[in-house]
Amino acid sequence: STPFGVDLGNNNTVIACARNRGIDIIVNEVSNRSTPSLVGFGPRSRYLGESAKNQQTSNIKNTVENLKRIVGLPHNHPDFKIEEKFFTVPLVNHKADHGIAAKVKYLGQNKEFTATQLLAMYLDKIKDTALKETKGNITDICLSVPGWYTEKQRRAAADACRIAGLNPVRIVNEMTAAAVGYGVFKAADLPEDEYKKVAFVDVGHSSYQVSIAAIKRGELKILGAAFDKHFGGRNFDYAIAEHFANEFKTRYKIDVRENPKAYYRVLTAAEKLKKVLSANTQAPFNIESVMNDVDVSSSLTREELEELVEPLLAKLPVPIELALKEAGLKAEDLDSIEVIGGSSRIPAVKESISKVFGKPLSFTLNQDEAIAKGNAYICACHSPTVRVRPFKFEDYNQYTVSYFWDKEDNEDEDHLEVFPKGGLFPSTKVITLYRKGPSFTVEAKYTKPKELPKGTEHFIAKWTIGNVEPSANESSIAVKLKLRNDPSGFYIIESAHTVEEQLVKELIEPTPKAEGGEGADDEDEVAEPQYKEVKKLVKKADCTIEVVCAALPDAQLQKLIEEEAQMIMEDKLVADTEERKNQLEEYIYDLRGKLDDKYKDFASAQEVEKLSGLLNKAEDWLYGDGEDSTKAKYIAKYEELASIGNVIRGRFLAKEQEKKEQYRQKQEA
Ligand code: ATP
Ligand code: K
Ligand code: MG
Repeated sequence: STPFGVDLGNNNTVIACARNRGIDIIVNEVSNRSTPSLVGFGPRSRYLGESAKNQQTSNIKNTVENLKRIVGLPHNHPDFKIEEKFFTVPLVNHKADHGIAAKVKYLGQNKEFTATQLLAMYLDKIKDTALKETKGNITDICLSVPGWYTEKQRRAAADACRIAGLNPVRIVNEMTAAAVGYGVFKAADLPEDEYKKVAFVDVGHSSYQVSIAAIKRGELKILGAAFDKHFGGRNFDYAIAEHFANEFKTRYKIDVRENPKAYYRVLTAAEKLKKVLSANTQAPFNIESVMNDVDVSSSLTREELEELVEPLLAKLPVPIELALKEAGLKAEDLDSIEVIGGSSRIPAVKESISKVFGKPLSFTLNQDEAIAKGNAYICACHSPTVRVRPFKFEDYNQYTVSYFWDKEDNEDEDHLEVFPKGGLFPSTKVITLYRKGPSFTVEAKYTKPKELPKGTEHFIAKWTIGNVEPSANESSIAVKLKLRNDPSGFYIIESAHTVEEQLVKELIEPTPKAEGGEGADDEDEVAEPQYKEVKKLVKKADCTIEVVCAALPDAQLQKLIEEEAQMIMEDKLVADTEERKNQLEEYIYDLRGKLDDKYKDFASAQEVEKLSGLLNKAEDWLYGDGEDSTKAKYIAKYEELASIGNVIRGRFLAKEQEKKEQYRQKQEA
């Protein structure tokens, strides 16, 4: 499989593949280097990515944005209320999985799709783009997620990959992917023997993240990471939209907030204006017939914008200070501050960040593509077939996790804090529990509520460990559990087995003879090896492990895979039908033109009359009854015309061939 890296942005997604001994950004069907992160629904098919964007204005009620904001969130999560405002479709509580679902009209019916399903639809489209562009085989994916994602959100993202027919080789923190990209692609500038301290800052569309890394050639560790998960370009857009909504209320006596489509158009214009103000000090704001046939016209200066977003800018120092504190560093210890993300193009954002660090910022990374490239590189590292320069990286564990067990009579503890906040991962810890058997349970939980985003469930996973059989005459047995914070950040029990004491033979190391002297040479006699018997813990048996975690149970996953495949088939049928219809239309015009021109001498008057009649009839049908027909009917019509057209074409081609032959003979003569 071609290594595939995806930076799922809330606004737009960038994809990269490892190929031709490098990492390439993959362009989409309209040659864009990023794709709108949108899923739309229509009466006959879905609209994914660019096509969703194209008809978003006319279909806001069925176009879903902010995919990554609702994935893995329970419906009763406090973020629900915040996110709801950013959606133009109604969000509902999905009865079966208690997550958030979007309510849309699809194929003429009301439908509810879970956030995981919606993300899967989008990833499927992204996969398709990569497949077409690389003509490759795309199954393995490294997908990045915000560093504040919890286990549940990461599991949901991984499930979405699987529903889309992708194998999530690794879920990576966005900032870590960018840092790895920096470490790999800037390797020549990095010291070999000491760590450079680099801050990575990403100001995106919906969130703002800061990570501090220690990097040297071939290696990095993340020392601290902090976030504002409600800060990004979309907050700026809303601030601008609200400003104009107020202005239009007094100036034009219209309230665009009452009309979702009007408000959406104001928001879109606000984003455009915001971008213009990044390069200019003043920008116009015009929308024709925004509502009630009113044209609105206004403008904003950069200074006015900065005043509007003052409360937002005031939030910028918090994550920087926190990340530095976690890393145990001061701003002056940093060698470089690397900034990425679309909203870091806003001059006031740049200035504020630079001020907090008290240093100039650096833009050596591609602001839009660094994360995707890092992901593709990481995916390549996991590939058995693609060879890349090895790069070792360790990430920062964001939330403290403990493992709990049911205490037995003689035990003092019922849990252990295994993965504290600030530890590096991937990481493994082996613990031993003495158990009576035949089975027992272990549970992983977040144990420091203060570190967690509000509303996060503490439960992570629960395992039932079976095949625990004490040896004869013993009341309990030692069970060794391999606990792991795995490369994707998941908290797992990787393996479990029982151990028992056994007498084993052990080699007695011969006591070394006195060093040196010529005597060392004349050791002609090798001593017989000597053994002693010692008591040792040796593996008795593997335990069975059953787990309940936030990942979708197999049966449900399978069902969703099938549903997605079905929707793909429907989309494909609609696309094929459209293609056949266009082909028929083109053929009618093409053949009619040629009958008048190239084919004139190759068809009898009678034939021309008959064929012209058929072409006219087919055209009438196409714009009448056949406007909305089936793939089979378009093909049949095409073939009916082609059966006559091809006879004439055959005569024409035979004559052309004859002319060519004559010309060649003349040349040779
Ligand atoms: P997130 O990282 O939050 O999931 P994302 O990765 O999709 O979202 P980016 O692509 O980093 O976000 O940035 C998109 C945001 O950047 C949008 O809000 C967009 O309006 C804003 N943006 C892009 N260019 C400019 C510019 N020149 N001036 C101001 N803002 C800009
Ligand atoms: K992006
Ligand atoms: Mg981003």
